[in-house]
Amino acid sequence: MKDDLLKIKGQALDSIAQAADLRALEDVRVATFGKKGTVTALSRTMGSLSAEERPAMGQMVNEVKDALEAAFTAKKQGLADAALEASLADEKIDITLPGRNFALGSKHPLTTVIDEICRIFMGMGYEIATGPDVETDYHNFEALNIPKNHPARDEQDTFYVEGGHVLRTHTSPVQIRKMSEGRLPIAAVAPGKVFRSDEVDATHSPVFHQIEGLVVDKGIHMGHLKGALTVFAEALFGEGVKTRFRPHHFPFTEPSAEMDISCFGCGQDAEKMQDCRICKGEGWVELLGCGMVHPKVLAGCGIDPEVYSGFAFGMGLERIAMQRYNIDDMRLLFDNDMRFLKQF
Ligand code: 2NM
Repeated sequence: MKDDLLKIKGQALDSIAQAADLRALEDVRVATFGKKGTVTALSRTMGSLSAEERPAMGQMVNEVKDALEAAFTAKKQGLADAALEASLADEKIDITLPGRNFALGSKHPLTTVIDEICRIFMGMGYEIATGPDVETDYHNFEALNIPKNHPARDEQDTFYVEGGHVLRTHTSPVQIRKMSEGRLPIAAVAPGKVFRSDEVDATHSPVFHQIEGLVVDKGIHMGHLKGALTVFAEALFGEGVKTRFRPHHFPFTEPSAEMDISCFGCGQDAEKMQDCRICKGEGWVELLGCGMVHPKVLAGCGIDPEVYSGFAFGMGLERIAMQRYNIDDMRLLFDNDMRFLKQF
């Protein structure tokens, strides 16, 4: 039995020495000390020894167990150290490699125009007002003196939504809501999306953007309108730009006008004007519509038109962005083609 024990010890030590990794070592441990292991099996035969033989044999078995345990522990540490060495060498990080670049986006040209116009008006003390895209018939039409059967309500032009609501066809309902709050005076601009049932082409889109402005106070008159909008035009297009006002008609203002600015393409130079792509030889480009808020509109919002008056204006933003960035097709503003957008 003693020979068996020494043989088992020798074989186990060999196997431990040869174990190439922690898994193989664990297999050796199970084959030695596990339920069916060689040392375990030998320990079981101790019962067949005589009372005299048993103590000495027991001590030898324990010594072999201790020696093997120590060999396992040492080998296990050795393998763990080697594994760590290997992974340190393998996973070495080259901190001298250049970093990956972030792709920084840029502002959409429409956003740039909206931000710039809002800044100009904020500088003149206007606040920014917003409202819902889906509007009531009352806010989008009725309160703006656009009665039932008015051509502007035509289904051809307006997106009607379930429940008698509409997709707002201008941002004017924002001004109606503002005036109805009952806090005066008011100086506000409302930028945002508007919707009209147009076919898509180079100059039309069913979704486009507008900014409208409103000033209401005691004693506001056409001179304030002309002054404010001329200052605005100079801030947006540069000092020296000229403005002119032509009579027009809107249901919600009286009197109403359209404001043109001197052409920034040709500068009204007689020679260049001939074939100017921007003003088509006119020397002037239309910028916005405006007027004195109609007394019926003020009264409908609970403002006494005998005491208060106001001016309002509105402009499309796509055309301004297209002129500024020399874009000849409105669809480019909505296609989200990265090759186009990256230029800004
Ligand atoms: C325009 C032109 C003229 C306008 C009027 C109002 C309101 F609500 F105060 F009556 N908001 N916007 C207005 C006036 C809009 O856009 C071409």
